[in-house]
Amino acid sequence: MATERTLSIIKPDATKRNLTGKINAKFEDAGLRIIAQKRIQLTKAQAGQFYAVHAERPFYDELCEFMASEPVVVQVLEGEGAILKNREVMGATNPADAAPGTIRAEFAESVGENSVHGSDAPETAKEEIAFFFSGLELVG
Ligand code: DAT
Ligand code: MG
Repeated sequence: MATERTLSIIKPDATKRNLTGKINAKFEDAGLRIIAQKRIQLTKAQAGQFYAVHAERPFYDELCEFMASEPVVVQVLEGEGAILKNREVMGATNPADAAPGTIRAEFAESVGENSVHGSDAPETAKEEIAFFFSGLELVG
């Protein structure tokens, strides 16, 4: 398996509860390296652009409001099979279905406020990293 990069977001419910360090420890314990990281406040329009693929879903407006409600920490994780590995560390979208020990099982509040985002495939990882970071900010 090749070394990959994936885009991660620590979402408002988690930054609000001061969980950034605990979540980062989960990534590092799984062998994922945090090679870029910044704390930013998204506008609702920026959140909408990032989640444009979900624009037709009934929860889209609520999702964009939530993502703009508090600062988020955007980061690039690097490692062997990082995209899938991060999805495993995150756990299922709905915390009720997330495996024990995963970030969402331990920290998520609901299916909507589920603490972390992670890219789901190589093409989306590339697009999502470029959405937040310039090449100069990625120090592998
Ligand atoms: P994931 O974040 O696991 O990739 P997704 O891409 O299907 O999940 O959805 C993106 C986000 O949208 C998800 O993290 C939280 C929100 N969401 C998804 N399904 C939802 C639902 N049924 N109700 C409310 N929010 C939902
Ligand atoms: Mg997704």
